[in-house]
Amino acid sequence: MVDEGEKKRGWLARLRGGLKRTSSNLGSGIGGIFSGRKLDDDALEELEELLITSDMGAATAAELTAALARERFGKDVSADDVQTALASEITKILLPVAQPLIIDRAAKPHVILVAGVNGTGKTTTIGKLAKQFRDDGLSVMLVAGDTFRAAAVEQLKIWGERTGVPVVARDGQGGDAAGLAFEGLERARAEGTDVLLIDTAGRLQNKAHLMEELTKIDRVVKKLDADAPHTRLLVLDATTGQNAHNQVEVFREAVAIDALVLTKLDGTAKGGVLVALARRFGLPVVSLGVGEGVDDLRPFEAEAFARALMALDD
Ligand SMILES: Nc1nc2c(ncn2[C@@H]2O[C@H](COP(=O)(O)OP(=O)(O)OP(=O)(O)O)[C@@H](O)[C@H]2O)c(=O)[nH]1
Ligand SMILES: [Mg+2]
Repeated sequence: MVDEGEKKRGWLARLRGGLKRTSSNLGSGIGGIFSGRKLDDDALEELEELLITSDMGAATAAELTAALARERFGKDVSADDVQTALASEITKILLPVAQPLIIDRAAKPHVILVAGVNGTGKTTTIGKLAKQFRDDGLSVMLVAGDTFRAAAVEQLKIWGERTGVPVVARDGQGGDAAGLAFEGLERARAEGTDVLLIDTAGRLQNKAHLMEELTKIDRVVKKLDADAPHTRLLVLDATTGQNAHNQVEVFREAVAIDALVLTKLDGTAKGGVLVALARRFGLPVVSLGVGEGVDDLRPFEAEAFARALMALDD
């Protein structure tokens, strides 16, 4: 039996490992700027530039350095002081968006529509979420709504087998995704399933028909349950950095995105994008992907993330 404390330390180590490329850039950069130096205008400017390189965005970088200047301007500061002060400011930005995905157990099913650009990690995230829900004792069903790509159904079925959950799918390509989602919801309702996760095709921003398909799925499930989808989840790939902003805007025009998942935080130097997204959109960030494995999806904890980003120990 792994106790909770051990599990938590395990996940923090993983998060820190995942964010290493971002945090070591920031950590060594801050170390370079603040060695035996007062917090003056030059130091603040260098710091602001450094923060921008982690994809935090110009506005966030300016806000963070301004906050630091308010408290420490003209004083001697160590790198550790700066990292600690920034981590605390970043925590303040992140706290309001660090919200777990709460399943409405009375909905039967709580419908989660999963959207996102091609390759961001939608299908993988669905597999990981299915595992978490099963571990929480919930029954789960998946809908292979990516009827575009031949291998997509197979990929979801593998996740279904791995996590022991049924997958509603049709053979062959080019089927009607909204029709399949409707069928999945009918079946989940009949079986009293707790959670229905709907996979969708990788949306291309310039393909209006793909956006229409997403809107159609969103509309069609309402015929059976006016509250569905209960959660419209947008999956973003952290390695795309600032592009993620554009994706949020485009998808929001198609459906009312309720929450975000940020994937591939392992091995990117652009982990700061999460701070920029939080500040700009204020959408809940329910989970973080820190690897390809089934257990590599973790709840988002503001302070742990901010400290890991700043290369600080817990
Ligand atoms: N390193 C890492 N890889 C990930 C993560 N999440 C997903 N991946 C990988 O990213 C690739 C694409 O993931 P998919 O789940 O197929 O992405 P998708 O959004 O469903 O892609 P399409 O169906 O083509 O739109 C796969 O190789 C995954 O293993 C993550 O958090 N970290
Ligand atoms: Mg997919």
